[in-house]
Amino acid sequence: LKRVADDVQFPFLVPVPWFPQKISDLDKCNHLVTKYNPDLDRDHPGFSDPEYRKRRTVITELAFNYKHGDPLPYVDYTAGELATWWEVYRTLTAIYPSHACTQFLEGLQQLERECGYGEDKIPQLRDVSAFLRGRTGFQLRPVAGLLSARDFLASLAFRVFQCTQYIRHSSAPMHSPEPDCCHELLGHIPMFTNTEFAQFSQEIGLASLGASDEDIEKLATLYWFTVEFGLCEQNGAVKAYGAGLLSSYGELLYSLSNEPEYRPFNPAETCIQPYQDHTYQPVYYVSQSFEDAKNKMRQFSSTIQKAFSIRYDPYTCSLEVLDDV
Ligand code: NLE
Ligand code: FE2
Repeated sequence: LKRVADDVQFPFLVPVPWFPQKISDLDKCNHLVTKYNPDLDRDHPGFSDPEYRKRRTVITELAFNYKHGDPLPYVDYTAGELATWWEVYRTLTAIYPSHACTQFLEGLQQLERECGYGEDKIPQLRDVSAFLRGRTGFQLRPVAGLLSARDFLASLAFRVFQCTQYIRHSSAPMHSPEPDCCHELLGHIPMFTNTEFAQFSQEIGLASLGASDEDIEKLATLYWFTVEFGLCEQNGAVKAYGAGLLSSYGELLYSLSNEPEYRPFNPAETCIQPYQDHTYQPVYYVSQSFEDAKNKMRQFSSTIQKAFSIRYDPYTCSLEVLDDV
């Protein structure tokens, strides 16, 4: 992480951590965090299921071998995997109307109408990626598991979202501590059909490029409490817009019950709040509106000190790095 960006030559006082400068550089952004690995972690619901572990290895391999420009791998899901999807889809869509924010509901409707979303089949990343590109210019990339925050955030700068393709274990459909295709396809993708949300996501990505480890940690924490676990007020009620909530029936109910603590979203405070990634969050941050979250996040990003500024060129999907010193 301490490599200086290959093409950045100006005399920086502190070495700038390496960052991708063109979309194909994302092939180098594949540093995984080994957490909740079904082969290593005894608490993983798939740990004692050799069949599941074998399947995970096969799907993980597809992501490891992927290079920018390849067609997105197609996964032929088994009857068991489809049964898990069916259960997750049915239970979640039953409570979305009362629990999800309107931007999410609109996105999901579009996906159901125009991109083959439904309870009977798991949408393929290839199709979803093509659909999103036509909507907001976002595209997908397969990823083997949980990425380092730096690599994950960097891809957003190029309007690329890294998606896992395996599915959670059938014994725990209502909550998974790690991302899986239910989390990506149901939690995240509907929001990516929204132009404003796409813009917001890319801005977080751009803010992360070349940032210090400390700033990456803060951005990742803010990402966690907004894009993953954010709540917002809408027409006088609190609704979920965070993907980690919208893909977990258990936590979606819990987050909008009387149990958890709510605090107003305030980046300066939120960015240092320790977070829980194994079970439900003890605290959720509520924004006055989705726009409010976006504006505050944007304001925070602009305070990150860097010795250079970055302009994204959408025609070449690459960055122009300008010396500010
Ligand atoms: N808890 C979420 C779910 O069950 O889908 C996944 C969160 C991944 C950060
Ligand atoms: Fe996520």
